[in-house]
Amino acid sequence: MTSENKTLFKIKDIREDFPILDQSINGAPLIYLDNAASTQKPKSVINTISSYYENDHSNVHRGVHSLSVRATELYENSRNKVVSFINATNSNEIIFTKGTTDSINLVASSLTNTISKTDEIVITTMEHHSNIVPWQELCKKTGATLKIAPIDHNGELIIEELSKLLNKNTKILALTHISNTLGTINPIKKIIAIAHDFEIKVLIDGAQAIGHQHIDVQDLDCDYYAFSGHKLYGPTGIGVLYGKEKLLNKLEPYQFGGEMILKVTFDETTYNTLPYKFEAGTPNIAGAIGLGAAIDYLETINLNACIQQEKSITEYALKRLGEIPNIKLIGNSKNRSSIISFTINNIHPHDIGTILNQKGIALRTGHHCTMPLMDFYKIPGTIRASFAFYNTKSEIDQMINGLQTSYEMLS
Ligand code: 7TS
Repeated sequence: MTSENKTLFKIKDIREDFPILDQSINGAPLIYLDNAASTQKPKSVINTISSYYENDHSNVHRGVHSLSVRATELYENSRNKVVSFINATNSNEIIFTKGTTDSINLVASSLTNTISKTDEIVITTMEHHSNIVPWQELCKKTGATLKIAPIDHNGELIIEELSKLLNKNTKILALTHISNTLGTINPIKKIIAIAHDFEIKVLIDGAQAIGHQHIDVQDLDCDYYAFSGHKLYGPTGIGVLYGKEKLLNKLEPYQFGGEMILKVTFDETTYNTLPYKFEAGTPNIAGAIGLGAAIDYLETINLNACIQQEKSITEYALKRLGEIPNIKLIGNSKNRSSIISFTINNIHPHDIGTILNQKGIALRTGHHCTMPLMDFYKIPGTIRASFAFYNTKSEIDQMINGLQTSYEMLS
């Protein structure tokens, strides 16, 4: 941690920004270690949304009246905040969606008319269902083939094998930036460059990377980048699809009506320009404004400091987890994020999750919407702890105590 970050980052002050953390669950202080499922919201996000509804709400892009103009300004300001947060070229490249799943479905559905029987789509073994099923459906509709790039037992992609799957028939490579189950950080910049050698477009599922890494879509040179607001300390029901302007201009919309329309007659309809072409119907205005507030918050407290705090918590947790008898890490990538999955003996993950919940500790157990990955490891599920910058070493100690008790009770 640099000295600059040390002075910027006082964990006690930071925790006070998140009112939800200050409560008891089953008589014990809440320890929230399920940040990969959803992050908590700072007061500034909650207040921004409430103030929007109290003072500024109206529909956007609709009226000449002052409230509509104000709501539109707030909504479009948030889009501009996303532009600079991920270093997009301009606001035409930022489509507001419901979330990562919606963003991936948008691309997969909109590509339907451009995919044929001889085409191939490549994903990886470690994808979340949201980055598997939209492509499966696209293949079903078009007769294209879905290919799966393998991983090794540490949970790292085997890049040579992935490269062998790419050829002139591959239309899109869709992969996750960070695995929500293994915590693996994929070397996406390198993979994108390999795919581009074959002129293959690359979609990155950024659900677990946003807010935990600096994202620079121009530096990565990805064609599409999808993420959710709720994993970035913002509200649910809002997300982003970044796409290169040239590609989004060529892509057909797949939902129709509302702001995506330019002109309608009963004979013919013309569509609006970017980004509105993909925002059919009244959008989630408050959600977008809340997302903008979450970006402001992260910039105020300093994303570098957050990243450092998560790194140090993760290293500490990995060290202490080694003390639990018969623990097996699922995912042992060299380059990893603040997500740790494990199993203990043959104890069912849900049983451990239930005991931990009795002690106020929230973590996720199960397949984490990565069933094919569970099949690869031949396990029904894992226990998963996922950290955010507001977590502390003392919370990790509590988790370790809880795991030790669970082990003694269940072995
Ligand atoms: N992709 C990845 C890598 C994810 O981790 C998730 C959500 C999604 C896509 C879908 O995001 P959504 O906002 O559209 O739902 N992951 C998890 C998780 O790991 N536990 O709960 C949700």
